[in-house]
Amino acid sequence: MDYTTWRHAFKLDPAKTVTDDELEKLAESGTDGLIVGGSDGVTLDNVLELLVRVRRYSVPVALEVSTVESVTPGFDYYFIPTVLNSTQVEFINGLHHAALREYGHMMNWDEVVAEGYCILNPDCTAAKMTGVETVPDEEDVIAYARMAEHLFKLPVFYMEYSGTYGDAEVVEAASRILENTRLFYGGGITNAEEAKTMAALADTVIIGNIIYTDLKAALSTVEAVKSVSRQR
Ligand code: 1GP
Repeated sequence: MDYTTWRHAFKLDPAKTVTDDELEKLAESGTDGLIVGGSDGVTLDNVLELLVRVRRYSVPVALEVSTVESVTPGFDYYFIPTVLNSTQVEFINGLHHAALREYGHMMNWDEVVAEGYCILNPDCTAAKMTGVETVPDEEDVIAYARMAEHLFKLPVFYMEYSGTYGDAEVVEAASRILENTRLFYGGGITNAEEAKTMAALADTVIIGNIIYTDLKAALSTVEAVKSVSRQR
């Protein structure tokens, strides 16, 4: 299933543990895709281990690349974040440049999807790693959304609230801007109601942490997201 039709995705952190039984429930939950990715402790070994395990199922799998060293063939997609509100050039286009110098000649561009990240929780690991110093307000987010949609024509704008539940008004402001660029929402979803709220605003809703603390609640978000459509 093409990632442009994904409504719901689980994000699996290779540095965290899931049992085979839990993984089967996630993969066969009806979710549209699994994203393998994390900010911290991602290695080639733990990415490969998870890849082998998720490949038992037919669900599409994307690797969200956080370190070049952990990239390996075998995924359906490679999601490449560029952090639009980072203060450090390496996270905007520096690592990308280094990777393309080395591997650009052998990349399959049909599998590569650039994500324009807007990090909205300054306390999350991704914010600290990438030098996000201030929380973008609504006007900032609108400007970043326009940057993604019109200036850089990125396929995805990712509102990353990792670890905290987002402000629906701010997500809605971005949603109004984005037409061709798909809106990914991720952060702090712990139940079906929260998932539905963001599913009305975003194209794709991403569920992370709750997988590791309350699997039942995580699984309940699949049906919830699919029961609503993004409002236009
Ligand atoms: C993290 O956006 C995802 O990159 C999901 O966030 O872990 O808070 O669900 P949570």
